[in-house]
Amino acid sequence: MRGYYFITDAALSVSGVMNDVAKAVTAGVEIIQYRNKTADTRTLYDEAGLIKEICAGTRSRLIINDRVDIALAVRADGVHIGQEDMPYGETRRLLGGSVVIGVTVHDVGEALEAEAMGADYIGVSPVYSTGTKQDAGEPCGTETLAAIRRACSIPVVAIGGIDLSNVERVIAAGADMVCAISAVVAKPDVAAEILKFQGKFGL
Ligand code: TZP
Ligand code: MG
Repeated sequence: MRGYYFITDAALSVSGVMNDVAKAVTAGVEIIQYRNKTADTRTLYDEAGLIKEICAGTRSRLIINDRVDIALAVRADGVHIGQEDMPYGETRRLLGGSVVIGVTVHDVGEALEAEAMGADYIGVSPVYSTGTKQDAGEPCGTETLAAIRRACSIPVVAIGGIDLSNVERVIAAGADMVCAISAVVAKPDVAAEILKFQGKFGL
């Protein structure tokens, strides 16, 4: 896992979620996370299925945020859970061993716990302050990110307030992947913005 990690955001998108996803897949991103905090279950199911079709036959893998049931229903490649979501053990039991499970962590203790449980990657959140997720909590900064990097050997995804002005510091702190939502989907040319982030990884 390396490079830019794409997350959908219908509220911030200027081109529409499906257009954004198509652009991200064309740009070659490894992970497409479908995140939608407001839609009803049928809409989640339908949209996740559409994204699964867009990803089919490409290198992009579909990860569903929060909803283990939607991930199961559309046979997604993975699910991303936070500290308030379905517990890791139940999520693994329901999805099986081959599905990717990412876990959001805020400090070294949570990161070590997620790794010990068997998480495939951790999402360190929020690195910087962000207006995109109101309840993201206090920024942990690149020092905590670096400490988590040193403590864990699974891939580390950094998220929260990341843009082209600070992404080099985030990569230097050890992030394998970075997610930047507003810095990408709120721009008219999503593919061009993604490629700028990929370039920071030498991709
Ligand atoms: N989880 C932690 S921070 C965040 C999420 C979904 C939002 C990140 O958005 P932005 O616009 O890249 O700060
Ligand atoms: Mg969650």
